[in-house]
Amino acid sequence: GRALAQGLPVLKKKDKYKIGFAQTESNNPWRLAQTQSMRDEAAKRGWQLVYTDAAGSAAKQVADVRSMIAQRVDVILLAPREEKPLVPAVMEAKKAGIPLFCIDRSVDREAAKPGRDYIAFIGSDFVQEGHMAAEAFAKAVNGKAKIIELQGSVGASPANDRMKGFKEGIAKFPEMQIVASQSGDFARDKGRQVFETLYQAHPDATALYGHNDEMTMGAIAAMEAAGKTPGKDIMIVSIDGTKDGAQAVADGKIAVLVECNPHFGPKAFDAVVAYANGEKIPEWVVNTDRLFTKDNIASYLPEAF
Ligand code: GYE
Repeated sequence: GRALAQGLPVLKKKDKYKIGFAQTESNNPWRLAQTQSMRDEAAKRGWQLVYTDAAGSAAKQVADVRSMIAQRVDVILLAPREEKPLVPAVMEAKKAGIPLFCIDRSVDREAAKPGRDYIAFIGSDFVQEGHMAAEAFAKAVNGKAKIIELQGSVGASPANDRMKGFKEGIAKFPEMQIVASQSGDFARDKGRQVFETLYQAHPDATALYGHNDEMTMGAIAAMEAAGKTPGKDIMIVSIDGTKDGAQAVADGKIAVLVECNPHFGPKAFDAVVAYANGEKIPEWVVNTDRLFTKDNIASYLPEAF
């Protein structure tokens, strides 16, 4: 069949699979929602889920994948923390004959290719998220802003691509500039600390672009502590759609919110079944993300995670 011809591992048809999910960390609502979605889907289908949490360490995540290979799971779902360090884990799974899907983040595309070295990448188009964020935000600030950017974890595909997409998106607006850009590691408290430092160095900043809601919420705390009003003194664009993020849109603190949906369970498990059935899996199963502003946030709030 097709899988064999391409040198990808074959997955036997079974009623129930033993499926590994290698999570990257669990210190934020996005990760918790993603893990819950995997657990719910496994429970629904009666599949065994082998769950590991790399606790924010790419090295531990490589070890986690190795232990899944040693346990001979049927399939591995990997949410790779960083693009480069997880490449060896992907290649080892291939060598061991275990089909692997990259979930939500991808690995370095030059070194390990979906459709060749692993089955598929299932996740959002982060460059597109950056474009959407930039375009909608340009409207919200009338094409004029001095922006502080809080990047996600260094070396993570959503951090690299959200940076690229946003930069491309604001290029059309000569009066929109990024005055400072630094990683807040996708974490709330780090976001608060980094924003505080950057804002002290750039008190003329008028805007924040946060690569995720957790960092944005940290930055909002820092703004309020500095006596500034988010949504007035500092305009904000963020990504994810957590409960706190969505509420901040409703409260007028965040002007533009781009969705990034963490509920991967149904999609990922469906892809596994389709692969076992010999169906053609696209190399990239793209999640489409919605755009939220004050005008449409009310209908989203109940499903925020
Ligand atoms: O935006 C962030 C999470 O990889 C798409 O990682 C994901 C990102 C998400 O920790 O909140």
